[in-house]
Amino acid sequence: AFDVQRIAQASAKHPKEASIKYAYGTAGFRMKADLLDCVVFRVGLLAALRSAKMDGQYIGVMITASHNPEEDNGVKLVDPRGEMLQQSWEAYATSLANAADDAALVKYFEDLIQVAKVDVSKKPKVVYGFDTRPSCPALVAALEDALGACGVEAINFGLKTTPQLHYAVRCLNTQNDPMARYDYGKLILACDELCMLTIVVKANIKKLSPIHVDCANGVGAPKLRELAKYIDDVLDVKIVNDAVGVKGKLNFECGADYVKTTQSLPLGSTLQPGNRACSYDGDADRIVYYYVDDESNFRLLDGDKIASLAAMFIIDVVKAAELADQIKVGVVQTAYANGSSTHYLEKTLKVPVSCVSTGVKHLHHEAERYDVGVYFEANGHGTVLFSSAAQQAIRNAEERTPAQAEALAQLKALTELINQTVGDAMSDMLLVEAILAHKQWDLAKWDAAYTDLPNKLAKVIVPNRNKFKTTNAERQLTEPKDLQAAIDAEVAKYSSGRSFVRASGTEDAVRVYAEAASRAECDELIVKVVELVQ
Ligand code: 16G
Ligand code: ZN
Repeated sequence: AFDVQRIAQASAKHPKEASIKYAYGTAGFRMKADLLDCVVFRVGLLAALRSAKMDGQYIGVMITASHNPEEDNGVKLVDPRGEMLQQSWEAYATSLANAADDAALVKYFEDLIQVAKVDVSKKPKVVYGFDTRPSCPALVAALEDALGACGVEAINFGLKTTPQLHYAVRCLNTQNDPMARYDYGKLILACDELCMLTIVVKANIKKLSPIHVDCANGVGAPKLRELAKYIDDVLDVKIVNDAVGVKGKLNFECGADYVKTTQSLPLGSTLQPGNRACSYDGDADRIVYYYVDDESNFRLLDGDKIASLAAMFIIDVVKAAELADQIKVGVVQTAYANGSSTHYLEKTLKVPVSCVSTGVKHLHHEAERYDVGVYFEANGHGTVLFSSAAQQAIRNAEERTPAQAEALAQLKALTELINQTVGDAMSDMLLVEAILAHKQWDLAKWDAAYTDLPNKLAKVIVPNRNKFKTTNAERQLTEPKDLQAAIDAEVAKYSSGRSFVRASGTEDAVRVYAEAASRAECDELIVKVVELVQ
């Protein structure tokens, strides 16, 4: 049972900022770090309740603000299977964070035990991690105050990438060693296996040229450095932007989000034509690839390209394993997916493609509907899910020919290599590298599968973004009235034109996306749509 008096006492040290209205959004709570002390404390209380509700299984708490500037921070909860917090609890998080004072907080806490039917006899368990931000230690202390006041059995998992924390939560609840994967034992094994298999098929397999990894001066740098030691037989890694803890460096003009939105090289990169490169974001759950072509043009290989590569490869291996009847591959995208990628997936690879609303939880949920669900946001956040039926089919398949046996071994290796709890830059990188090594492809060869339509993203500040309501996986507006019809009329003037408008879930702004057959048309179209929105 919870001692509410103890909770109230602890809360007194973490008073609410009176003027702020907090909201648990797509990425949890995220804002300027100096406003977060009370929020993190209260998230600790919610984590305790959530764990008790889930029969005392481990709940994860991650303190990070991903690709946001250094002065921001954030906090989010991870459910027992390593997934994002269940949606109905997001509203509880918001209410708890906004309780006016200690008395209101305790009252809401007690009400929540009733409303959510929390079994208070269960001993709550929480595992928490944090990124490299200077504000993390103080926020961790606030979290620990809450966990202490709730009598939680807590594990401090230390400096971690977001996907490492997600994976640890799942492992703890399935009684595996949480460090098993991130000792890299398992990870290396699978990677080796896949690469070794490649060697078996092609005796003359060559190590690819080094991969230059921009770690956004974040937690990915030390974590990748550890990993790189184990895999140098198969992959050479060159880390750039590893100035962890140097003031002002985190995510500054570098990292996956910067590279994707500006479609240009990160600060500190000296890429030559033919070099291979990728960028992680500040908490290493996103990755995008890029290179400079022979004409010195920057070429981006984003989440859509990664999804297409992964789907192409997995479909081939499933076929070679003679499991195509039992294992159907599907791909999940959002409205931001480049039209060319959707066309390639549907028409060339002939895989079903679903489109869902922005935010990992939506993609993850939809991907679970497939035997193998490949999901990626264009921004580079994504992974591949193998259903338990698919994993069973792979395990139980009879090996009839050497080629089929090899394909089965590859599929098994893939299920191990991929972090199936959430998008993971390191694990996704190994997936891509394994496929490229297997195929002996450079980035231009991968890029050649299809050509992205020129596209652009704009941010518009409006008086009230909540007036923008969407339907059809955010691809159409229902409100403000008549705006969608006006957008459609503009879009119709451009070849392969597409544009949509949605309210951001993380910023007080409206986002406008446009794509069209040529750069000039795209640039013109987005200006027109932005004018309509203003
Ligand atoms: C969050 C989401 C990301 C999404 C982005 C959209 C998670 C873990 N992260 O960062 O998937 O692409 O928000 O931001 O779900 P927006 O609503 O501001 O466009
Ligand atoms: Zn991130």
